[in-house]
Amino acid sequence: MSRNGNECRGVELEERVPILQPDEKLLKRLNTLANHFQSKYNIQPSFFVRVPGRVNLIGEHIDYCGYPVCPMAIEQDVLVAVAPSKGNDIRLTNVDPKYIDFQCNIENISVCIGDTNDGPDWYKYFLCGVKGALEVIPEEYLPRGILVAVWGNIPPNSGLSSSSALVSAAVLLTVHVSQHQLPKRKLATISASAERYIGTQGGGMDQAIAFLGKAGSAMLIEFNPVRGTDVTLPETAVFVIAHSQACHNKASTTDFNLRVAECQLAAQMIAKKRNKPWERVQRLIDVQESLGVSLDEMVSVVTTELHEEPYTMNEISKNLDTTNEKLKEISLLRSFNDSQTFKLKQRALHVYNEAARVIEFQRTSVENTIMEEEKVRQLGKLMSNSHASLYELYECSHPSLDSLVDKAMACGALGARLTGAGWGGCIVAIVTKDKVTEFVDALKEEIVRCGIKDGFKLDDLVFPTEPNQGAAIYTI
Ligand code: ADP
Ligand code: NG1
Ligand code: MG
Repeated sequence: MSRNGNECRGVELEERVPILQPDEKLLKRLNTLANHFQSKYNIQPSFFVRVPGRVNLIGEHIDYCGYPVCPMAIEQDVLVAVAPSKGNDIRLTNVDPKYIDFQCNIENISVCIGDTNDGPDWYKYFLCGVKGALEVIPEEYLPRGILVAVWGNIPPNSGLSSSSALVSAAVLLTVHVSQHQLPKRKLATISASAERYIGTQGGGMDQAIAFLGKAGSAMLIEFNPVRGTDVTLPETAVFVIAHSQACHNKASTTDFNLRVAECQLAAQMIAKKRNKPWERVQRLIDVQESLGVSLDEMVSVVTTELHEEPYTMNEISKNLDTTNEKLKEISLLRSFNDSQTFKLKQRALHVYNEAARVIEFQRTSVENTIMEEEKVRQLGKLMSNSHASLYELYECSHPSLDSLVDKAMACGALGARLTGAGWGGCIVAIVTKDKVTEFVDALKEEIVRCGIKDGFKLDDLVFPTEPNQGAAIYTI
């Protein structure tokens, strides 16, 4: 079993990605995409895949620590038209002209990540998915050339998981074009590993909900092995997404991986202090399991064992009885220089408290004895506490996100928090059904008052959302 998270067992009996006929609304979009495909390649696509984005309701920055999270798939998606070709090339085109066409030999895929301010070129996310799929497809099924046209409407670099929709779509279509069959959970696991080729060491939440998402319910996603349990949300609750107009590409900085590294080091330092074999500990859940204590008790352990001041690499190495060089060999520290410091206590406190909030969120959602209105209030409180922790302890918010959370609360939300990795992007707010229209109008008014940046449209900045179905394959 991998220490990294997402193996799945008993796959033979498992649910597969459905092959569906599109409804009228989707058919219209697929026809536009098919026309673009035809204009580039002079043939019709053989099939389409649709993979949704997601909004994470609660459980931020804890998937890579091994803890359950609670996202739902959203309406916005990545659509891809596909046809096999006789050549050996993957050819990519995008309906959105800002994403340039690309072509390469399928036997020579290079994701090679360079440092750019805007993050990797779009097609590299796609290539990650193809590469990940090719690694698991048996030799006799391996595809030859593939012609592809992409069209997505998930706001990119905004915490709604446009990257994973694209990577997961590439995995799914490569497997399908090969006439190979894999269950949803396996595809989710492959996609999570594949996306790490882009450079970010994510935990697998985005790819899991992309495949396991269901219309009508959010989902508790657990890891190792990856699995999902429906979370029925209160009937009177509506979740509204709002964009802060600050974008952040996760692969363009080391912020995300630094948090992953800090969590790993915090886990190892606690293990060492409690006389456990720290080399075997990768995630904060591992050290909790090895100590055999509750999440609340882990909060006390962190408070006792770790200090507030940022740790230097030298201090960590000394405490672990190792050297910086050895530590770099076996951890995620390779990309950091020796002067990097690490806030171990703050990050670990966020993770254990956030993991407890996820359990509380799920428990409250399905609880029958609480009045509906009170339920929504309690869920809202958990979401607001999550944001406060992400702001203060995890330091992954952004002034525009904080001010949008404040605006949402002032407009009547019962709770609001940043969603996704942060450092920009979107918030998700919870409101009661009877107040949604009023809330959306008031928040839009506030946003207009503060100014809309170039490239954003008011109607795309605030929108209610509901749980959507996960990935599917379409023919028309
Ligand atoms: P997110 O929070 O949306 O997942 P990331 O920082 O992880 O943001 O990565 C988003 C990247 O995914 C974009 O910068 C772009 O390269 C790629 N991407 C997203 N949507 C599309 C699309 N519709 N077409 C092509 N590439 C896309
Ligand atoms: P975003 O940045 O929203 O795509 C990332 C990670 C998730 C999770 C969240 C924080 C990837 C692909 N996604 O999501 O696994 O760690 O941040 O909760 O790395
Ligand atoms: Mg992403």
